[in-house]
Amino acid sequence: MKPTHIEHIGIAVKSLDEAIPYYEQLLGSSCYAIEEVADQRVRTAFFKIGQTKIELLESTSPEGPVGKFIEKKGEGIHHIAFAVDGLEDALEKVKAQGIRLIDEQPRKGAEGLHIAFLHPKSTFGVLTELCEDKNKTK
Ligand code: CMX
Repeated sequence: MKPTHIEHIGIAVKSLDEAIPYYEQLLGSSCYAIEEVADQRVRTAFFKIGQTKIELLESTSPEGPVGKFIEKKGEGIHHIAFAVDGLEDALEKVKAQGIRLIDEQPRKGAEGLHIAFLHPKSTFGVLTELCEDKNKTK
């Protein structure tokens, strides 16, 4: 497996309304999309920085993964996402290395990407996402 780039860095925040102005100033660009991912119980806000995005994550439920994360650790970096070509193959490869998968099969994430998470307990404490944009033009 050889990821092509860091697709995004996910940052857990208590409030998008409060965090967005800070990132707009820091990055010198506007938030270009806000999207709710209902099955993950988050609202997401996106910024572009080169080929990489910053994804702010606001929980819509204290029982969701980001709600639980903030309760336990507070706001901060939540996950890192690597772009790969061939997500199914990549998952098979990491599984064969003994890495624990949260998602055995890719599922739909924000922005129409196909995504799958690797468990932080087998990735040195970093919640890791692999993702593929099947609509990208090569
Ligand atoms: N980074 C590092 N460690 C994390 C973590 C994170 N983001 N989230 C949870 N953990 C750790 C916890 O600290 C805890 O560690 P300890 O046992 O040492 O205390 C352990 O993982 C278990 O955490 P938990 O709070 O009991 O939560 P669960 O086991 O129910 O779930 C996880 C943990 C990672 C499986 C779950 O959060 C998950 O499935 N995450 C993937 C999906 C996700 O995060 N979606 C939100 C973003 C969606 C998007 O980008 O669109």
